[in-house]
Amino acid sequence: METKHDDSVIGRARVQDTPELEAYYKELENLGAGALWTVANDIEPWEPRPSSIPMLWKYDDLRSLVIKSSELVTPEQAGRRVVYLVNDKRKDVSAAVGWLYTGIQVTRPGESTPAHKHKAAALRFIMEGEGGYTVVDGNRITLEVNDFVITPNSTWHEHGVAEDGKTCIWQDGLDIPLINALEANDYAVLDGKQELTAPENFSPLVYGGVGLVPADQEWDKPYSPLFKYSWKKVYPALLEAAQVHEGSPFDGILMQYTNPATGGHVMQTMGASMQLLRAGEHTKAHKHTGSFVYQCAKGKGYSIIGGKRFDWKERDIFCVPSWVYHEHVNLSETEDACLFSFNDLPVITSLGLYQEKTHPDGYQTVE
Ligand code: 1HN
Repeated sequence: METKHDDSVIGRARVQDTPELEAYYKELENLGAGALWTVANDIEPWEPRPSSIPMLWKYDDLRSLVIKSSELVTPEQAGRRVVYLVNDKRKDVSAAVGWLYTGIQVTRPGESTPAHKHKAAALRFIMEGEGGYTVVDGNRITLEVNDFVITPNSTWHEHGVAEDGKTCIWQDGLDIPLINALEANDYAVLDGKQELTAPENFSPLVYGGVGLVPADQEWDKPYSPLFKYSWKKVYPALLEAAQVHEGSPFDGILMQYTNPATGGHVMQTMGASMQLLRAGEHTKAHKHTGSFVYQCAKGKGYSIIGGKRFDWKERDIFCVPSWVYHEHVNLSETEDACLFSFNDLPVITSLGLYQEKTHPDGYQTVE
């Protein structure tokens, strides 16, 4: 069936203002009411309408300011010593894109953060350092560069770096703008440190096998029992897949981090992926609903997002708003490139809001 995107058609609001109508609108306004047809076309876009813009945050520009924060304030003073990345069009809700927040957190050797929990879910992607750890619901988990860890909704969490470690920097991702928009967030601080309830690295050692989950352990929580996805296992898995799998024309070898107990997303509100772009690969352009924050984990290249070119290399962070065309290019002719990303797809798909469109010309023209 043909659809028309034209505000002059029957079915769209097209009422001309008259003095009588204006007086009528005023009367409604005084009663806390309004005539739907004055706003209908605005609140019913023909297609998904992002308010965020594509943005790139260069790590070379930000790194020294992130380090500087560790000279200016302590984790105890700051609660979380983080430089957050904010979309030019989402400053009002502290979002990097859509309803997703991201920031860069620094922790020095011997430091640790206060333990706390909140209804917002969090995840982390490790950028640099040694000896970092996180404690999630009594599970202490050691962290290495390019590891991905989750802190699900309402789990107690705290982080730190061993005395003999090296300053750790990681990217935090949270659904905090979404949970605040839903007016459902909360926050609690623990008096002291969490009590450890399992041996170190219990979750990754027990649940991080090749699709193996322990037959004797019941897991009924709505998030993954695997709290850490090690780069040491993730990268070889991508290379193996790339030997035999063409991958997606839009994303190359795109692998989703999954809950090993269900095969579903790692958490209820946020999903995450690692993708590999082969040497020289230039993916085709498409757009879809869902907001995405990327970090380049390996290599260098660029993405064209909404007709604009954004060059990235290791540790750079960028975003793709909902319903904006994007395509990715690996600029190396010899090395692969890897992009970590997290998104709000669990929300989008579970509410039946996912849609996708391929670019009519295959690729975008750069503005
Ligand atoms: C949070 O709990 C952490 O635990 C980092 O490291 C960043 C940003 C907003 C709200 C909670 C953390 C956060 C956060």
